[in-house]
Amino acid sequence: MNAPFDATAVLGRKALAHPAPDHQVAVIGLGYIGLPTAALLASYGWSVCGVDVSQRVVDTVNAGGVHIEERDLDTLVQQAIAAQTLVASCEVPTASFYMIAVPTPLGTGNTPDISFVEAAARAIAPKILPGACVIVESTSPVGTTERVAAIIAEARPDLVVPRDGGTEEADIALAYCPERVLPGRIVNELVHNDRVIGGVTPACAERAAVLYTSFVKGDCLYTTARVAETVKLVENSFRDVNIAFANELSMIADTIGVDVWDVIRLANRHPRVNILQPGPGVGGHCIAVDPWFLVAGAPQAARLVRTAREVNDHKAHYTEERIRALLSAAPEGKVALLGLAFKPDIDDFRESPALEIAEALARTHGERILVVEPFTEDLPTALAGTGASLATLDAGLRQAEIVVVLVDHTAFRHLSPQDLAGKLVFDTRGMLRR
Ligand code: SAJ
Repeated sequence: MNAPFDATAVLGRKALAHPAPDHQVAVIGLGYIGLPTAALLASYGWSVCGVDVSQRVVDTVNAGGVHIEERDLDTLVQQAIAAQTLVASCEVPTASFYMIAVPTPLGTGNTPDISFVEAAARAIAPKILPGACVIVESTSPVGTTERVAAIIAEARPDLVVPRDGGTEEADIALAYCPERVLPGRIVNELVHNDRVIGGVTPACAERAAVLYTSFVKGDCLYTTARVAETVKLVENSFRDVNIAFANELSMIADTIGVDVWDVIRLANRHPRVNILQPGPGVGGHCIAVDPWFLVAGAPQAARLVRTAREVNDHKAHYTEERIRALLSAAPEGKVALLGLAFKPDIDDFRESPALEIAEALARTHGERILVVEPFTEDLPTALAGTGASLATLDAGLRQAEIVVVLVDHTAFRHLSPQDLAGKLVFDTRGMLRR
């Protein structure tokens, strides 16, 4: 850690009657972001309590284990637990920093569901002491940090809670600091990426910065909570729109009969063109979800963002239909679907278009579906009982007449034209071209 923080100095207050315990961080939510952040903070000298509603997760972490697959995470957690700088609990402790890293799923009608963030705020409220700082990291619709402030203010009338644009001296600090790490590179990017720190007031941003500057080697950039909330949604919408362009191109190319991979490769030789790669759709808990939060905030204005979401969702249905056409072309044959994860070399199947496609096909063609997915030992529950089966790459290739690349896992990249000779091949990722 850089230096022990002085909450009084940062908040510009006189001495606090009951200062929150120094150096203690409570990370609420031990998922893909919370657990790596908790373990990393512990490795930087903070005393960290990771809080989760799942007793199973708490027990696993306290035993030095991890419940998610992420590069370097197991060692980090093991070391922090052994050093007793990290402990997990179902109870929220009193701490100097509270970091909320809980899920914010899509509710009905593609509207954001922030009930887990609200529940975290309610759990923190009774424990919080003057001088403490609450940071929201969960991807959230604009205005969520203010909602957290309102919840704490209601539960704790004894505290002066900061308000957007407020000038009064507050008892606690509140900030929004979006995570922006790439699954598969989380631990590295937590340290090296630039961070946007959005304070409800400037003093709040300064206070939150005490935590981030202790471990972030990138730049820490200060702004308001509302801007920071918007920045996060914009980043992922930018990527979604650009992937939608690539996916739409792939469908245009199919229609007019040109090779999309050639088109993109050659167009990208223009100095100001950088087209992303088409695939079977967009997955993961971020890019396929967050743009809807932006749309929900400005439904009339967010036309391109909404259309991009629709194009990327449609790409999965389009891919499914193309595979169905192959199944009709080889009516006795089996199809080997290569990959289920939402992107290469990851065991994460959340919002995965590959899984969605496999599930739809399995419902109608059960026994003809062979799934090849090196990142799982069991057939996902979505496919259980459909007649579809999990196969190794060798077995899948031996048995299938049709081969579809849904995910370009490294384990598939050695495939050569000879391995696929005589088969109907559909490569949604352009993997076999590389
Ligand atoms: N994809 C394509 N074509 C491409 C690139 C990606 O089809 O050219 C697909 C992937 O296969 C996958 C989906 O998009 O299905 C999303 O993958 P990704 O690697 O683009 O992003 P995520 O979801 O793993 O992580 C994103 C990152 N955001 C941006 O790059 C703007 C990450 O930095 C965020 O922290 C993360 O979302 C998040 O948590 O919000």
